[in-house]
Amino acid sequence: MPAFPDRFAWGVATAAYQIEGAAAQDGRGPSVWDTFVRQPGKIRDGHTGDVATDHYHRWAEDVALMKDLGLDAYRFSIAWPRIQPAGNGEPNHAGLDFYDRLTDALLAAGIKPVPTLYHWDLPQPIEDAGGWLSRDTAHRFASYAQIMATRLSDRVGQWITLNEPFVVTAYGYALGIHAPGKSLMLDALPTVHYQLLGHGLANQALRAAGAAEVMITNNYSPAWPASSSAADIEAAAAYDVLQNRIFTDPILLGEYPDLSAYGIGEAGLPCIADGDLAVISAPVDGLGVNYYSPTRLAALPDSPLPFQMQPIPGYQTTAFGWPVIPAGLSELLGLLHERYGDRLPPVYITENGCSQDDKPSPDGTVSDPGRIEYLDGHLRAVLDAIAAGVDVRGYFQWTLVDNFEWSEGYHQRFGLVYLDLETRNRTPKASYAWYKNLIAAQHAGRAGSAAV
Ligand code: IFM
Repeated sequence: MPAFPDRFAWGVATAAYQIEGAAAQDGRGPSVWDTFVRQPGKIRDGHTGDVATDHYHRWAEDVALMKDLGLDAYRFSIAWPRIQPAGNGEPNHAGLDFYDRLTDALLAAGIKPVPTLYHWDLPQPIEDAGGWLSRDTAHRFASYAQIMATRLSDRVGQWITLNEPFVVTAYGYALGIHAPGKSLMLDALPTVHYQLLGHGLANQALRAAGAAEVMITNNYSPAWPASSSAADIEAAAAYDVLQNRIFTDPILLGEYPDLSAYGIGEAGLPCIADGDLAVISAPVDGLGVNYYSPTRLAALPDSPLPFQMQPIPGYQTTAFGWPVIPAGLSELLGLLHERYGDRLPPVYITENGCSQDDKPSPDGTVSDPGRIEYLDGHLRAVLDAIAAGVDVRGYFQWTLVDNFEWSEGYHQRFGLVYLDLETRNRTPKASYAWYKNLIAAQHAGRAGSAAV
């Protein structure tokens, strides 16, 4: 692998509900996911995150794995319901203490902690009060952000507000396949604005409490028309607005993209109040980019969502059935660079990885050549984008240990480390050794390193 820039951060990413378990321990309150997983038929085989990877108890083991990998940085999320079980008010000290211990252990291991404040586990009492359909949730989110930065900003510099707000709106509120399971279709659009407002208010609160850098993480996917017909090109453009622009234009450009494909006129979403866009568009220090694959779109006339997704033929697929297209990542980074120009802050790939049907062989080792090929290809795509002038500063592989993959339960294994679902024991896969060697070689090649 050719050399990445000297200060490039090598990391892995996780999320609280997917790894922590201990769902009812030390004062943690229920989140929308605790509620959702108990609804029959929502999660494959009725799996839950009650135990997950048991990271809440095994965090020291996980930090040791990360230290052994030689990581520069670790992106994890903080469980809001551990901090404010009722969704507001005084923090739960046991919750704060957990992230305090984790932060100290990471720093002692030479790993920079990069917390995400919200990776989908909304406290259930907030959902009961309207969730992301309510403006008040944005303000509650800012209060929670302030609590966290007050506690950790002496040791944590880089903060991420939201993870993939597109998924919350689309899967959680429009289609009902994620928590809180609402199927509101276009009536879910206020959740776009209130999440963005939550980001903006949290940006202010984090900085006021001492945070040095604030970012947001979005998931992006190049929108490929299924054909060269005008209708399919229009369908792809409509999808592009929803996945790639609606959560980015307001932050980087201070305005919403054209939403006419969704019946929204020039006056914009009725829930936008004076001054909101100024809050939302306050500067950020980085943009988190999650990439898994492009999306192929065909027109779908007479439907509130004017597109239908189609499989992309001609590529290998992951266990999830997602096509493996590394060039889509360089295309995406180029698109962001072109679209936002000087307003694009430094970019961090905050998630990228693949699920594979990994199984231990009789000798106990886990061979996952498909994952190695996937990561190798996507890292080379990042290098292509850097060579083309995109300022990419880090890469967080998704994910350290196989974990709870939302509606798929434990069926999709994305980890560098195999999780035994009976014992919760961890076995590093071949990709773990590959990533470790890659990081060591990149570190050794840095200007001023002993090996040069
Ligand atoms: O596991 C998820 C993660 O929580 C958000 N981004 C995509 C990953 C893989 O589906």
